[in-house]
Amino acid sequence: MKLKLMLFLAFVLPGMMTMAQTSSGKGEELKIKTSAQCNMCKDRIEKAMAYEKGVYESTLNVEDKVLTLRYNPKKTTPEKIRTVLNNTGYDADDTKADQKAYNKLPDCCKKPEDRHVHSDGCEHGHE
Ligand SMILES: [Cu+2]
Repeated sequence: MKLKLMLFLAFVLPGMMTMAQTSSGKGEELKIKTSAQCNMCKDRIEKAMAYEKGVYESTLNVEDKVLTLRYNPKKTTPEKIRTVLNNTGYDADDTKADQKAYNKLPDCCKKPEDRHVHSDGCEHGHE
C-alpha cells in the first residue's frame, strides 16, 4: 500500500502538474486595470513586476491602462500582485494606490486631477 502511494506521489502528481501548466501556456493569465498615465509608468510597473516572484512576464498597455501578465499561481496570487502595484503608486482594479508611493511619483505620472503643472519630460503631451 505504502509503495503504491509513493509511486503515485512520485510519478502521477508531477505529471498532472506539468499537464496543468502546459495546457494554457506558461502560468495563468491575469489582467489588471491600473491608473498608469504614460510610458514612464509602463516602465516602472513592468520593472516592479519583473522583480516580483512568480511573475513570468508583464505588459502594460498605456492606451487602456490594462496590465496583462502571466504568473505562477503556486508562487503568487492576484491579490499579492495588486498589492505590489499599490505599493508602486498605482490603483489596481478596486484596490487603491498607497498614498505615500503615489506622492513620490513624478507629477506627470499622477492622475490628471492631481497634477499641479504640465511638467516637461513627460510623454503624454500637453493638452
Ligand atoms: Cu507616468
